[in-house]
Amino acid sequence: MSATSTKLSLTTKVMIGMGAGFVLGVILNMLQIGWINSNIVGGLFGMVGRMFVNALQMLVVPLVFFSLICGVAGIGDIRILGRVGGRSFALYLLTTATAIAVAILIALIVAPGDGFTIEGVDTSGVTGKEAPTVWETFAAIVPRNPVASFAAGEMLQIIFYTIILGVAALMLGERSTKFVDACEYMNELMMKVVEIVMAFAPYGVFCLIAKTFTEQGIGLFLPVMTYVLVLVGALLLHLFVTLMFYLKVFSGLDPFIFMKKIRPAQIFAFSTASSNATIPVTLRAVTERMGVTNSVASFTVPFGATINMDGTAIMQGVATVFLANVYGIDLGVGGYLTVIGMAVLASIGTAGVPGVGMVMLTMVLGQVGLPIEGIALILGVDRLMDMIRTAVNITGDAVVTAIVAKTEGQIDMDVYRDPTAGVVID
Ligand code: DAS
Repeated sequence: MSATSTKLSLTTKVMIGMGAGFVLGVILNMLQIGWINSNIVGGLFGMVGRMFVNALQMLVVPLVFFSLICGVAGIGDIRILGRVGGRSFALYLLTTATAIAVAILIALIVAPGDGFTIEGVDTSGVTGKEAPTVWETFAAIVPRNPVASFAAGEMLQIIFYTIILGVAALMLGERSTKFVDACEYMNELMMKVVEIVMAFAPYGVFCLIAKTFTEQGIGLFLPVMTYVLVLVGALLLHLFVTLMFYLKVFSGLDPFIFMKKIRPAQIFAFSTASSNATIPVTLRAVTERMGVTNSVASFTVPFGATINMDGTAIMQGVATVFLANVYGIDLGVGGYLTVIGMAVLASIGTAGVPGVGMVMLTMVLGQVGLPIEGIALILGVDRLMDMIRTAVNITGDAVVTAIVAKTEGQIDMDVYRDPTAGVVID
């Protein structure tokens, strides 16, 4: 066998890391060996897992900045930039609204939470977060202090400021050549840093998964099993049916090729439960494996990681129906339309980081008058649910990226069809 064929692909190693982490986690959760669970798992595995997620997040701001400057300079024409921005924004809203509407419909039919008794469940200590108004959300996009926004990793503000900078560079024409060349070099440099970080992926993913399942086990799922089954069902329906339907209808691209090529990014999103941390992998998956130009991907991927959260919206829809049933409250059509509007708005204003869905859920529940403390019932299973919905979130980002690229003629179809194209984590 040739050297390359005996060398396991990085994706395979990451999958092995995930599997080993899951098995070890479930065993340690059952054995409950105090010293091991606290020092080895909580200590060592927790440290390695946190370092890996930090390393991914460390890449995001410089990578988004340099790739977006190159992307804007590469598009060259401000009108195309406007079309890419407008189309991706409209498609992100469409996929998120579809996601939550279908999720609520499924949940209303299955009715999770009916007959659920909450006696003895400690629901104290869950506090809500005020929902921003539409105007506040959009006003906040313009950064008062770009340096502070870069330092804080505020993605919407970073994207806005970088686009303005890129457009200004376009307006300076030839005089921007050196600046754009430097950004192109920095973008390539950042992609090399991505490769270095990816080399540690199998170990980082193993530790993240082992820690999650050592702490959670699988017993937590039994009391809220109907909620978990309806949520996972709605997530998988959106992933394999709704998103693939939109991909085929709006771009004509082959969904089977797409799902194979986006898999590395889905694995990272699942392992890290962070759309933002997965940006470097999503970017490489759509450019090097699918042939999307950096001009489109450098905008639509970080933009989507920030404002587009189909999986999260699905969770909010199912959780709202579950809690309305638990507390015996009938929200009515108006109530569910409010939930849909709130979930779409909340997803625009929040970054793709672990657990942000639960924060957004408090906004949605508060808006429709459901007891926010009910979140305590589903908090226990939320880490695993977050991992699955984050994989759905980045898939939605990549689908819209592919649609916009195809409709703008910014995708190399030879690369898209080439099964060996691109080295993301393979
Ligand atoms: N973890 C979030 C993300 O990164 C999703 C969520 O919390 O619902 O997209």
